[in-house]
Amino acid sequence: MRIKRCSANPIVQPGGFAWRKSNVFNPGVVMDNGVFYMLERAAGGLAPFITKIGLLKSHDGINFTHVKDEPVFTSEMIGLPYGSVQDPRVVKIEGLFYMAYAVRPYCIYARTPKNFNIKDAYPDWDGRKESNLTRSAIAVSENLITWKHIGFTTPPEIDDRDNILFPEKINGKFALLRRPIGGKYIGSPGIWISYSDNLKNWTEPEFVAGPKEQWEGAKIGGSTPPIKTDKGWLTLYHGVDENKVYRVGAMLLDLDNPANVIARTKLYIMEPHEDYEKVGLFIPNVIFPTGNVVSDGILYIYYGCTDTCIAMATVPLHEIMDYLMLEKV
Ligand code: BMA
Repeated sequence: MRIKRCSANPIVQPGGFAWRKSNVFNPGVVMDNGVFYMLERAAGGLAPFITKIGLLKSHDGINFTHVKDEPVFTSEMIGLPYGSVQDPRVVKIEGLFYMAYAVRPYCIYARTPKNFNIKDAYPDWDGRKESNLTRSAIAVSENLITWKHIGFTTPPEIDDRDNILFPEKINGKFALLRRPIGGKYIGSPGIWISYSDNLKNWTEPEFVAGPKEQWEGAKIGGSTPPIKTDKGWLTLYHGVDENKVYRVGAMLLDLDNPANVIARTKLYIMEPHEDYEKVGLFIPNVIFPTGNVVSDGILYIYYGCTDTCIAMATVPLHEIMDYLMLEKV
């Protein structure tokens, strides 16, 4: 199997508008009527690192242009004026676009300057780490431009990100991959699944998969919205090792009961290799897929690099499926 990086990488870079001046990364991508739409996570500066979501489109999956000069989604829109919205994963279900994303109520990140006065900047925050955990939520849109908040998928007392909706209902219910940490979720962080009738009330998470190999030893999390194949749901996931290197693996989940893992790559299928994947403005050695599209039998994989720019790679769908079928669990 050969996953080919696009020769135009990084295909989307920061710049142009003030709100995306320093970083663009971890994009959701969805195809509609033959057009690729990308929801980029973007920051205007490193400190504080406030991220918003912009919308771009492309006819070839490589050259993207902005649909709007302004972000289409921000944390202000859900009543969190000091927050950051992160890592959108987008699917279309029964004619509507759904975005599952992570959100942090107050922007405190690694590069926040030492003299940054939290009390002045965020007067309504008690300053406790526990009241600023990363949660996840879902928004819905008819046109990818105007988004309506549906609700949070996770409670405030746990860190739960990498929330990803399946692109269709399973046994009549919406299905969501997630990565709860804290509370009763002990052990190495992994991938879990919940179901819902209305996208607001979710079933207790059921375990899907945890770290196994050294390259994913610290934690794993879902990456891209599952793609339906005749053999199962194909989904990419990320694995983080003890040195905080982010790599990519693939899984095949049972069509009727996706908590059953049918196949899983023992070895990673992508790792940071190019300069733009190894060095950036924020964190080194990170490739973080969040979007994928199948067009003419080719799987397009969209991924953030070092939380700084966006790259793309392709592989024929049958090649990755043949490879995975050799790795049945
Ligand atoms: C993860 C997520 C991603 C980010 C990655 C590397 O935990 O928060 O948004 O790209 O770390 O910093």
